[in-house]
Amino acid sequence: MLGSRNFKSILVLLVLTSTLLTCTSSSDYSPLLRSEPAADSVLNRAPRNLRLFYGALPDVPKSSLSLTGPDGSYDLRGFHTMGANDLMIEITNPSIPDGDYVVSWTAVIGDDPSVYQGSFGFSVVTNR
Ligand SMILES: [Cu+2]
Repeated sequence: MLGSRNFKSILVLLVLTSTLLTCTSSSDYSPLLRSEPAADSVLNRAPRNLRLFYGALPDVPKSSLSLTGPDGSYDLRGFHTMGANDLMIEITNPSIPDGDYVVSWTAVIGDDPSVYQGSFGFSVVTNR
């Protein structure tokens, strides 16, 4: 049987845990505004590039993009910004297969030193 002291410390733990969970879920803010391909889009041809748009100019050396899909991780090259608050990269193999893809990004945006990260999916269905 639990003593009342133990019970109190469990209660404190529960309150702390739920506070932490609340704090975590309130930081769902993402600086990503839109992307090409768009999140959750279904494309009828394979994209050549990934381009992500943010609220301010990303710091390219402190940012990164990756692409995973049916064959695992895909090679990307030429990571840069077009100067339009964007990050852009070329998909090295222009004939990626049909399937579901996930773009994962890490970005430092404008004067904000925070490192933001997120991911979104898109699908390619060419019937080729
Ligand atoms: Cu470009």
